[in-house]
Amino acid sequence: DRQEARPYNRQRLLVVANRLPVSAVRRGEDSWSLEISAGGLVSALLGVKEFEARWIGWAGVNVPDEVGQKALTKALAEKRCIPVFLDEEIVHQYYNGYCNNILWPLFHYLGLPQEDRLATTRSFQSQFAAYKKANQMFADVVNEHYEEGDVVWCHDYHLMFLPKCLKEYNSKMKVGWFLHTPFPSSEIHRTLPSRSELLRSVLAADLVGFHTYDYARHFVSACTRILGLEGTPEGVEDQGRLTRVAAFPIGIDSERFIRALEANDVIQHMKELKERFAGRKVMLGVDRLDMIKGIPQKILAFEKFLEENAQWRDKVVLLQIAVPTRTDVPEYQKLTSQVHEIVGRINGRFGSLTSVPIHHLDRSLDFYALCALYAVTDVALVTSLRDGMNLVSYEFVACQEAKKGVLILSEFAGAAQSLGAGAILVNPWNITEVANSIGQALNMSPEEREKRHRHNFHHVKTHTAQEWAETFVSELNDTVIEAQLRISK
Ligand code: ADQ
Repeated sequence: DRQEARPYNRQRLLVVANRLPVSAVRRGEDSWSLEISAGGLVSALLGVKEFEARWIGWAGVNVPDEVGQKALTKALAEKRCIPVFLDEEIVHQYYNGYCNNILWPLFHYLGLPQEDRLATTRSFQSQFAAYKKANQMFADVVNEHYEEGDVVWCHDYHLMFLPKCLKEYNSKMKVGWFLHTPFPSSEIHRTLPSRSELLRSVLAADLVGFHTYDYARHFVSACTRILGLEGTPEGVEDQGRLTRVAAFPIGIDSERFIRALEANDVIQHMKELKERFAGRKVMLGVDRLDMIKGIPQKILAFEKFLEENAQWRDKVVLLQIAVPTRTDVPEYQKLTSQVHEIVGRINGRFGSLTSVPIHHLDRSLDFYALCALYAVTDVALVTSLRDGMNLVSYEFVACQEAKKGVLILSEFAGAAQSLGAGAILVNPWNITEVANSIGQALNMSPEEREKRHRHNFHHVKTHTAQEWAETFVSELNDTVIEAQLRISK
């Protein structure tokens, strides 16, 4: 039994991610107020009782002065968080530049920005230099706080250079790296000027994890084709040293959503929503406002549906909640205006004096309001052009025990592999297909809705975020033990 064989008790887990799970607001020279943001990763790790988790990351604010840095470090320590201080220039080059303008679009098959196609362009080189510098700064902080026996879990495309920096400090450190986005086909990855250096740095980790087998396979192919290394069923081998590569599909804290539906706040919100949209079917989209989420495609498909199904025009409403992110990146500003323009046009075309077909909100909703919305929805629309997993689809399913609504899900979301049997899968680029799926969902019989929901609900309840985190970390421990055994043989 793995559980019993484990030779430690409450092992320390250092979770390293670009952003700490807190938002920090400066109240005075040496005072800060902090709020924990309950994202997926936070609730995943809060549920893990077996490890004592510490967070290492950037607090999302520029703190140029020592007094402020000291005060923030102290305040964060109470939340088990350790800050990495990045100045504005680094954030601009590393975070807005290399991470969000180069790696993010590339990993989602949107290609490299035109002006950066050549490795020789100054912006590419300086952004990559800043990326490496930022990763080294994360490594310095990890190294300072590392104690023998700790497990270090690095997260996401922001920190691909980190495993190498950490192993340079201490080759015995247990290092895992998990990617939350897709890993693209090796043919896409090979267009990246720094392709080899990044792969090699990731390979310094003991365990490399992805949401799906496809992403893991793409990564292994990139290592074999670009670096000429050997791919094995276990991972990637380089001169006798194995980096284990595997799929660890994430989940959500489903009980948190299910429980929330009994809270008075949620019940009150649900009552208001039902009154507001009485007599109409509710369709819902919840996304970060990002090009990968396929929001324009979704809205255009809804327009096509209304165009072809006049009988539904005043009987269905689409609520699109899109929280703005990365507002400093010009591409994201363009997307916001594009979405506003399409919504305005469609509402002008199909709206009346008293109602409009699309309600589009550019903001984030609090947890209770979000749960209420999920629960009153008849059809959820997830049309990501690419998406590592997509947790919105999981959250929707968790809140649908009473209603048994329909999930329309992009086949390009990692979630299509787990919720595909219960959802209607679509190619979001095919507007006609998505429009038809809206009709299919709205007309679906209660028996079929029940059958599809059962499948998905079971999956969401049994594949939780907590289990995901536990599996990754215990696999990391096992991988290191196996490697030591191999060496001592
Ligand atoms: P994201 O791209 O952010 O995550 P997703 O997995 O859907 O995508 O998670 C979004 C989270 O933000 C959900 O918990 C959702 O409730 C919340 N959210 C989104 N819009 C909101 C709004 N308007 N108001 C309130 N909350 C909102 C990345 C990858 C995904 C991968 C996750 C986890 O891009 O593919 O599934 O990490 O690994």
